[in-house]
Order: sequence, then C-alpha cells, then structure tokens
Amino acid sequence: MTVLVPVLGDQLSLGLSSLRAQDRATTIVLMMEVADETAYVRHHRRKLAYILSAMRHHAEALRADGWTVDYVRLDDQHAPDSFTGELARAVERHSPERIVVTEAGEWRVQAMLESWETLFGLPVEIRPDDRFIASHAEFQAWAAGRTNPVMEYFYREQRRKTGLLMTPEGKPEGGRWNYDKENRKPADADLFMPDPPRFPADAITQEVIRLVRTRFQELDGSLDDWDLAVTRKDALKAQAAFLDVALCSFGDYQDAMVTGAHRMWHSHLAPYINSGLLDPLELAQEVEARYRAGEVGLNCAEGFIRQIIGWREYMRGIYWLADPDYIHRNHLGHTRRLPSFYWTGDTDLNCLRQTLEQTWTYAYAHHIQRLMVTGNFALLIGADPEAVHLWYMEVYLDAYEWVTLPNTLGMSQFGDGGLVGTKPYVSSAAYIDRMSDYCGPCRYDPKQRTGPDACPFNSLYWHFHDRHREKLESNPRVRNVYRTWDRFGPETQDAVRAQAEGYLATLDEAPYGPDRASPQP
Ligand code: FAD
Ligand code: DLZ
Ligand code: SF4
Repeated sequence: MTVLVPVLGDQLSLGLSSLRAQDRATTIVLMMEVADETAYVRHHRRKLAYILSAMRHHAEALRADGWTVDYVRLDDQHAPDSFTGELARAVERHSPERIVVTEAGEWRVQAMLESWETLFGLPVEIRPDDRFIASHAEFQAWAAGRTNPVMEYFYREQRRKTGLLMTPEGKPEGGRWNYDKENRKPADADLFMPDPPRFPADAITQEVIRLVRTRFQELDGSLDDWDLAVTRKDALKAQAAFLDVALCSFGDYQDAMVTGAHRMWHSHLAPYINSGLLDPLELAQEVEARYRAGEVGLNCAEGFIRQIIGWREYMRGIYWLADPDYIHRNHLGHTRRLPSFYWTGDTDLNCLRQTLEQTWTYAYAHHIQRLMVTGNFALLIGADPEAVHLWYMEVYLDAYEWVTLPNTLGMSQFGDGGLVGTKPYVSSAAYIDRMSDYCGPCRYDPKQRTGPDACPFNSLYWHFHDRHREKLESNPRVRNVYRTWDRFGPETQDAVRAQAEGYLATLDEAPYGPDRASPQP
C-alpha cells in the first residue's frame, strides 16, 4: 500500500500538490541529494549550500508535520548519482505500489519523471505544480494566436483572475494598470537603505557548508558571512522585513545602483520563492494588504505585484511554451566567449567590477545589474547567448532553468529574436551613469565615445546597432537609434567603429572564461 512521493530541491513547500490528500501512515517522502543536480552546472558554492541546507531543513519540517521522510545525503555510503538512480534504490527499499510526484520545473528533469513509469513498471502520477498562479494550459490558451505575447497583457489577465489591486467594479486600482513610469529614480548613497535581516548558520547549515567546502573545492563563490534563511519560518521573517521596511521605496528605486549597496530596496526573496519556502500568491496578497492599509503607495505595490504575478509567471509560461531547442536560439548569430573577468571580477570597467564582485560574494545582483550591466555588456560584445545563460545559471542563488533561460537568452540577449523582449536591452554609458554612482570613480569617461578614456559601452553600443542594422532597423522601437547614427556622418561613424573594434580586439587578446556545455535532457 506504500506510496512513494519524491520531493525535489525546488519543491520545498508543505502544501505541495504531490502531498495533498496522501495518507501519512502509508506515504514515504523521498528527498535526494544527488551528484547530477549538484553538477549539471557549476553552481556558485553559496547556491549549493543554500539548496542543500534548505532541503535538509525541509525534511525536518516534513517530519514535524507527521510525514515519514527517507532522506538520501550526498555524503551517505553509496554514491548518489541521479534522481532516477536514487529512485531505483528507493523502489527496492520500499516496494511502493505507486509513485506520486509534482511536475518538475524544467525539461531535463521532467523527462526523467516521465520515464519512471516504464522504467519501474509502476503507476506514476505526475501532478501539476499549482504553486504557480497560471497553469500551463492557461498560458498556452492566452498565448495562442498571438504573434507577440506581450507580458503587459498577460499581467492584466492575472490581475483580473486574482483580483489583486482591482476595484469592486473590475477596474484596475487607481485607474491605471501600470505605474512603471514613476519607478525610475536614481538613488544617492546617503539615502536611508534598509538593513535586511540576517540568519546565521545553524548546525545543519554549518555541516552543509563544511560538505560544500570539502567536496566542491573546484567550484567558485564565497561561503563566508552566511546570512540566508533556510527554513520557511525564517523566509517569512525575511518577507515581513521587506514588507515593513523596503517595499515602500521598492518602486521608486528599483532601477538604481549604488556602490556597496547590493540589495537596496529589493526583496531578495527570489531564492526563497523559487525553492518553495515562500508562496508567490500569498506574498502578492500581503503586498496588496499593505497598500490597502495605507502603508505603501500604489506605485510600489503595483510595481512589486507586477514582478510576481506578471514577470515571474510570464517567464515560466514562455519557458514551457518553447521547446528544449530554445536554449540554442541565437537570432543575432553571436559567438564570442565571455571574458574571464566574468569569473574573477578583475576588470577596469567599474560597473562590471562592482556587479561581479558582489555576484561572486553573495550570489546575488538585482535586476538592473543583471540586465543593464552584465547582460548589456555581454550583448554589446556579441557573446554567445547560450554561454551567457550558463553563466547566469552558475552564479545566482535564484537560478533555475525555467526562469533563468527566458530572462537570459530571451530578455537579456535577444537570442529568441524578440519573443520575450520587444527590442534588445542595450544601452550606452549614459544609462549606467544616470542610474548609478559607478561612473564617477571609473577609469573611463562615460561621456566620451572615442579616445583612450572613452567608456567602451559607448562605441560598442553604436557598433552593435551598426552591425545588426539589417535585423533591427525595421523595429519601430529602434528606428530612432538609426536616425541618430546616420546623423553622425561617415567620419564620426568610422571613428566609432574603429574604437569599438579596437576594444573587441583587446578582449580577444585577454583570457576568455571557461567553455561550458549545456546540460543534456
Ligand atoms: P525583486 O527586485 O525584489 O523583485 C521581486 C520578485 O519579482 C523577485 O523576487 C522575483 O520573484 C520576481 N521577478 C522580478 N522580475 C522577474 C523576472 N524578470 N523574471 C522572473 N521573476 C521576476 N530571476 C530569477 O528568479 N531567477 C533567475 O535565474 C533570474 N535570472 C535573471 C537573469 C537576467 C539576465 C535578468 C535580466 C533577470 C533575471 N531574473 C531572474 C529576474 C530578476 O532579476 C530576479 O528575479 C531578481 O533580481 C531577484 O532578486 P529579488 O528577489 O531581490 O527581486
Ligand atoms: C539545484 C539543485 C541542486 C544543486 N541539488 C539538488 C539535489 O541534490 N537534490 C534535489 O532534489 N534538487 C537539487 N537541486 C534542485 C533541482 O535541480 C531542481 O529541483 C530541478 O532543477 C527541478 O527541475
Ligand atoms: Fe561602466 Fe563606463 Fe560608467 Fe565605467 S564609465 S562605470 S565602464 S558605464
């Protein structure tokens, strides 16, 4: 009569669909630390320690909730390899009558789940992951027949469906759907910035950190100064602290970048939401409650809710709408490898150095750093979008393929030719100078296009548009860029081209980062 319920490392939710309506007396929950998952990309060591510690804590929470948990650790006697290999061992140990599992977050793992029924000769029920607000069918129905499935319209559907920030008459609160225009302020370093709560490593986390230090010596990324929540209880404390102190300024400053302030008014909740410790709908409802209580402005509440029920759900929808070949899409034909400084932080471009040092320390950078610093530079130099995606998969605590891929290959690198983003997210130094304090102390001048002190972002920006003219010129959102470029005249254009090509040549002479391969489904 035994039912085996495998729970994966990003399914750390007590209300998981696979556990629903199961009899605790006859159910065995299987949790597996497996080598394949720790190795399918070269995870930042902080990310690895976070996931393993959160998994071990979740096993404790399940036991406290009355479940029997069979937990396989990386440091157990035999060599744990893959989910399927571990499941085979568990089937031998427990002789289950059937297996119930919540669908996986990504193609590679979903393919494994789908192979189990034949492999083990047992009924395998794969349940939908209803921690997401939109089901696959719902997203597919919405996207069907749209050549351009624009996020904004999907978001409005989600607002109507959830009732979040809606009036009783079914209109958007405040009369508008989107308050983004009010969310573009730069920030000064002397502004008050919230001090996020810290969660020191307990005995379980310390043990995991020791394991990661010894077993994964070849991996990069700092494990020092541990401050991450690894339980739902602490993740809820992090959520409450964000709502109490930071949400009120989130909207105003979400695009700003300040040296040394890595979180600013951002929530830093994505790692907890993506692994299952926090529930996205619950969080969005809390945000609405703060608005209704008069604690935060509509621009802040709407801006944040849009990220959660709009962008996050939209990215998941796009991922499952695409097929596994999406990872190889390369609309602009970019092939350059990323420079080695993406791993070392050793570069004289101050915006990149700040973002990369922070990334390798905390496994965190906020959205604009990811999009307009590391992503922007990679796109301007013509880096291979798949390699860029793999770099992001390595370095961020919140990286799981379903959400990283549409953000990296789609939104950031325009690899899908405009499915996710309506134009390439590139900028010259002017944007970084306006939104950050990085340019002041930089060795380069953000105002110069040519010459030894000119910021490379400037010539690269024009060079990018010049070399992709055929593909981009007809895009109405880019047309003005070409008007300005044409007004430069041939002499200036040649000087800008030479400047950019000179810079690209220096990249070719410097070391490239490691060559990575995508995980195979
Ligand atoms: P906040 O700024 O506080 O935003 C609130 C929440 O909104 C986030 O926690 C997240 O759950 C959600 N959100 C906001 N924007 C997005 C988005 N574009 N896609 C999905 N969710 C969003 N997000 C990930 O969760 N995992 C990734 O691997 C990831 N990779 C990215 C790579 C690139 C190149 C870019 C441009 C963005 C990426 N994002 C990713 C989206 C976004 O940058 C992160 O969700 C955010 O920075 C996480 O920090 P936070 O929790 O402080 O977010
Ligand atoms: C990311 C990750 C890592 C590093 N390790 C494990 C693990 O040992 N066991 C596990 O169950 N999950 C792990 N994960 C998360 C999985 O990769 C994640 O659940 C899948 O990507 C979902 O499709
Ligand atoms: Fe970055 Fe250029 Fe500004 Fe330096 S001047 S921080 S390289 S944008």
